[in-house]
Amino acid sequence: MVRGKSTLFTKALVRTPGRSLIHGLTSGKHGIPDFHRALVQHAEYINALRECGLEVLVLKEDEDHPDSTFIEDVALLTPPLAIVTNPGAPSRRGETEGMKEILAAYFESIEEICEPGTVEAGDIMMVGTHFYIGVSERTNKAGAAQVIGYLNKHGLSGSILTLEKVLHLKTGTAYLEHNNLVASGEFIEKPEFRQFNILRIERDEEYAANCIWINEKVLLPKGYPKSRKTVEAAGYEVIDVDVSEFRALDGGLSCLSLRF
Ligand code: CIR
Repeated sequence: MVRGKSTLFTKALVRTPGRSLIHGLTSGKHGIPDFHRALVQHAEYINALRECGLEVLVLKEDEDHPDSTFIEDVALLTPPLAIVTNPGAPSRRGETEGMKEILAAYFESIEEICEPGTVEAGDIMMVGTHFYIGVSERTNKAGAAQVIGYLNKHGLSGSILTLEKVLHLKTGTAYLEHNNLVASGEFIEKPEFRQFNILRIERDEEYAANCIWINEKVLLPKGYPKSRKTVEAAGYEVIDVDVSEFRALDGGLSCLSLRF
């Protein structure tokens, strides 16, 4: 569904964290997640998605894959097609198993990234019909080229950005529609983003750059008051969600769902 130029979402796909979550990949900067607290936070996250009007489809935990709750990385969903990725992190490869079958209920066209390409969709940001793809430690140029090929086949476009410091592109930037781009660190001055109205996230609140626009509301991590003010001043209703246990694994709000 499209309102003005913005795609309104109707559904979200999430995966319940498993007990193995505590063994997820991490830079180790933010401690070890508490599994029970993570479960509570995940349930609150689902409530926030519902508050934005989404029907939430909940997949059961996958204990074999500690990072599988970060479901955003295993597929790119666009109105005309879904692309199942090939995660760059070897421990995350098996997370894509079964995704094609799940997505087949909602998408007519499903493509897949294959070797030597690697892609984690946290590196892909949708801006209308254009998709920015960050080449990172997880997403390589061959994978990005495959994504662009699939997008082009369906009348969409893509371009590549090189990331310097962040794990994924959307770790540091988020498009909030209406030409508003939340940006932290390396993205504030990025020449490729010059045309956007930059909503600047201060260095001490960088984690808040991973926020999500859903049907004119913005989900923001709890505890970042300056960022909240910035987003509210741009005219959005903000819903804050505590995702501290997922932050411990370098994951944020966007990583926890696939919106479509
Ligand atoms: C990982 O390192 O892959 C996970 N611990 C966190 C993934 C976060 N996903 C994202 O930023 N899209």
